[in-house]
Amino acid sequence: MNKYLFKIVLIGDGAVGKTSIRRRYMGEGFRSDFLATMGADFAYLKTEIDEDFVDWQIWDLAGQPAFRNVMKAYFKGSMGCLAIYDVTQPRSLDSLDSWIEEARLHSQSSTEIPAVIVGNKTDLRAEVPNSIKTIDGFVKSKALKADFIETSAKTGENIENAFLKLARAIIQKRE
Ligand code: G3D
Ligand code: MG
Repeated sequence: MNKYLFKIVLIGDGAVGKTSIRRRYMGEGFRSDFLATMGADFAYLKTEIDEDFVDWQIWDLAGQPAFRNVMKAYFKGSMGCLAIYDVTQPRSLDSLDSWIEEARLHSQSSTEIPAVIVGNKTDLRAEVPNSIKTIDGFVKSKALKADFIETSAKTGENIENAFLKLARAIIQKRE
């Protein structure tokens, strides 16, 4: 068994469900500290994934980042991100563009950080406005090495799988 510590960041527009996804994944077993100066939440959780110990440090922005230096600190040393949009708000998918650019700019990693694109709030969607094809096109046009998954923080659908995908992507990159 290996032991990993992953600092990851949650990115995406306000109200897409970043905090809800984090809370749903973490259940009761986490510690959380609000870093008021940064407008960010920092939470910590121990898990086991694929027979490895994975300790998560999950960073969650509160509100909209006002300052560049906040973004810099937020992304510094991050090893992966969940890029979250709301499937009922196509505009929040368009925004992922600039969010991913921020991550690229500030992560100070020489290579791209692994990302999983998360379409949240599937419970609210009657039909499929953003087909997998659309996401595929988005990912390819940005030359991203990103996986894609749809979730509902409300029902819990795929929440664990989103983190699982990200953990595997991070581990794969290290190897
Ligand atoms: P944010 O952290 O990205 O800003 P939040 O988003 O987690 O605060 O969620 C914003 C609102 O969306 C919240 O509603 C929350 O309950 C709701 N929400 C988050 N995920 C889902 C989901 O999967 N399904 C549904 N139906 N709602 C979701 P309120 O009303 O509390 O502001
Ligand atoms: Mg939030």
